[in-house]
Amino acid sequence: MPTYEHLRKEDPEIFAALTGEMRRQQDGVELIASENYISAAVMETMASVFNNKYSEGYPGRRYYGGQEFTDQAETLAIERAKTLFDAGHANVQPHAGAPANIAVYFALLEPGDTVMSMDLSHGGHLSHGHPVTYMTKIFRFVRYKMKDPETGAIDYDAMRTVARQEKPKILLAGFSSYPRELDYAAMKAIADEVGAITMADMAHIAGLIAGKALRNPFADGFDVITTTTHKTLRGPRGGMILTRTPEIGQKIDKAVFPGFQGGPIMQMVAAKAVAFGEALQPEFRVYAQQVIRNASFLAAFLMRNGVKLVTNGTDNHLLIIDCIRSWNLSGGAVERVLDQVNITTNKNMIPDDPRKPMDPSGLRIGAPAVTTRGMREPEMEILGTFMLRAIEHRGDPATLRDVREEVTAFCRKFPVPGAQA
Ligand code: DSN
Repeated sequence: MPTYEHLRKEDPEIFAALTGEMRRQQDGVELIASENYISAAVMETMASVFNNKYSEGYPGRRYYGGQEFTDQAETLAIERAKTLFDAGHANVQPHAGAPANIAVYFALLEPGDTVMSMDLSHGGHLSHGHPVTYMTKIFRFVRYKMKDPETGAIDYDAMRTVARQEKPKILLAGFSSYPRELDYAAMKAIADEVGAITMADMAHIAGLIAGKALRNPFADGFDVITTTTHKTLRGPRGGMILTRTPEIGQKIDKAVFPGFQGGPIMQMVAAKAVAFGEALQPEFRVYAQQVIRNASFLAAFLMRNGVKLVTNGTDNHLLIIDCIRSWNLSGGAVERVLDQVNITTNKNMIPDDPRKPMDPSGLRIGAPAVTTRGMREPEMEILGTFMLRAIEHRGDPATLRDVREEVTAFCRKFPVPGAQA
């Protein structure tokens, strides 16, 4: 792990911010479903001299000299990603998930073409065509939804009807707050019927797919997969695009560079290779399965204690609490109570939420980070109990202080990699 001795001397203000963040991570419970902890090896690679190198182009086809080691690192990242996800082609240069999705739109669509994706309040993502994003000025986005938020079942009949009417060029499977599995085979059949390309944004569940705990959309014939690399996949902050079709791969490579991005961030590309190497190890499968077991155990514990969950449970790493129906509190109010006891979560929309996105009805929680820390089912029960106590005694500062102290003592038994200065 870095010792930060130079930073401590050269920039005490940033050193203070960094050590504050280390303490926050070590003394708190991270339940944000999209967050995780990287290993020491990934962290070392991120903080390395690969940062100093410009590498526009792809391995063997660069616009600058001096690329023998960047080529080596990027090729390893590509080959490991292909093995991990059973893909024929990988582009590991997208800076993040939204740029990966945008690059796919630019690669495969003409202005005015239609994408069909999941409604944001039903679990979709901003970069799947939310009206506030610039992509909606260029492409048309139409929506599909759950037919029953009590189970999470998607209305595939309605999806087919809308697809026949709207003729999407891309049918997009993917989500950032949907606790169930999608039926990729059903979506592929609908896409084939209307001549659409199938795209899965597996950012949230990439590590669970890599760890063979959830189904790989390629197994059902999907054309393109996008992902971030820092959520359940436990790598550096970044994005990636995979395909099994060589022509699509060529278009995607051109769209990422030079179409949309400039030079790749080579320390992140190298760190992706390290993380993919870790995800190829047998222990990662154990991790992926434990994430799902922890989420499902916590869901069952909360429901037994009267908490109302959207879809009444989970098949993956996350749960959405309906805070209005559970406590007559907004998601934001519950997020703030839990913040006071060092439990970090995020407010979230529920399906067709009548409230505003900055103060929605739900709260999203997820198990990837606590599982990396080594927590298992008994710890999920302890965490659930902390949460319920804090919410029940939200008006009582003394109890909140007690809970925070207990949470801190509990967290110190589970070290966060890299959070000790
Ligand atoms: N910010 C990520 C999430 O929390 O789901 C996705 O953008």
